[in-house]
Amino acid sequence: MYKLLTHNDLDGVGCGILAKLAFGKEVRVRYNSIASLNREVEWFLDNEDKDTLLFITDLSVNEENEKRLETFYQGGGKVQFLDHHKTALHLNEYEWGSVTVEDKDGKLTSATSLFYEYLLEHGLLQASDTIAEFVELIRQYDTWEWEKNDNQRARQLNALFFLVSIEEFEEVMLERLQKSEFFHFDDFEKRILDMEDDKIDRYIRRKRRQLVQTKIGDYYAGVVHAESYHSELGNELGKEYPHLDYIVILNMGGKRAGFRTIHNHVDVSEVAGRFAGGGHAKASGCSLTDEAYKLFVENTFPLDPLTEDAKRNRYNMKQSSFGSMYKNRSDVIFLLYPENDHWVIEENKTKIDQHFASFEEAETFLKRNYEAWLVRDNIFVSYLMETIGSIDKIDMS
Ligand SMILES: [Mn+2]
Repeated sequence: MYKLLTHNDLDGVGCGILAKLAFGKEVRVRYNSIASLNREVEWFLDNEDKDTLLFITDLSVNEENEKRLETFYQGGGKVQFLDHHKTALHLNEYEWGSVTVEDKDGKLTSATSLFYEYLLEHGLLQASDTIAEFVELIRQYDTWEWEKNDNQRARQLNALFFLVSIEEFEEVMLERLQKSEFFHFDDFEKRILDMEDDKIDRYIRRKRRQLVQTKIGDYYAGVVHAESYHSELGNELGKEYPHLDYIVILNMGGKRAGFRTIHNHVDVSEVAGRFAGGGHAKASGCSLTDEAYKLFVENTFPLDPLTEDAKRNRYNMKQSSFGSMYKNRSDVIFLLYPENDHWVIEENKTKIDQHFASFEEAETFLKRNYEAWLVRDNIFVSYLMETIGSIDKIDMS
């Protein structure tokens, strides 16, 4: 017999599906949250079932279970731990532990990709193109590589996972992986995925107008309240406001904060670590401790949201050599333009002291310090008319 304890996200359930493909009725699979895994491991160890091979994938065990698993293994119990989180690397010291963050070609791994390799190596599963593609989609989703590769199928597989129950997802995927020659979505799935995409777009548009900016330590953060679509939201808000180091997504019902960044200079697992949370460099989370509540909820509640840059301009464009015009909430006008080999900022027609190596650097400075936005063409054009008007007057005198 086999038993698999795994995570209840797409990567964890991917392992469950592979286990059922490999072992059929011989395996029992339990999907766990981070918190419930240790209880399940304890329960298994209390029963001392030495005939069952226990797999643990995509989640890590606490110190006590680590010791108990070792004792169980030394006493003839069968355990295989497979994970890809660097926070679990210390478990590699055990014979039953196998933690791989990157494969031999330097590609990031996921629990599903590691478990697939394991099953193939031990002759427990027959390789197939369909399964390999399914595994790769999950790997790309779980490691965020889909973003870089713009792999929409990976994103959609995860969206589908959240639209149906785990049981339904398992059932549909098991059948598809056994019977199809390639991995695909059926017509019904395509339709609901399209509807879901539209819904996410509308949701994100609304949330873009609710984001407030705050400085925490050395970093500038954007804070928004949202119950759903955290990955999509973190990603889109990060791209819309690249001057922010990271995005904080507050889920008040769940009393949690999620952290997302699109930048390489920030590791949000460290940010979450400050509040006893954790996760990956690009995505992490923590519970709303008193300190986190004060910083992210209480202090930011009175703030006004950022205003988005004008999107449909033809004249007031970013990076223009004629200058790009910004404004802030106190109606201060900023003009950003190149001069010699750098970029300068005029604040109400007076040049500020600093200059900048690139347009992006100047804009980041402007947005971090003044929360200014690119104004619409009509404001830009009337400003130019006014300026030209006053030059004419000077000429005539
Ligand atoms: Mn994973």
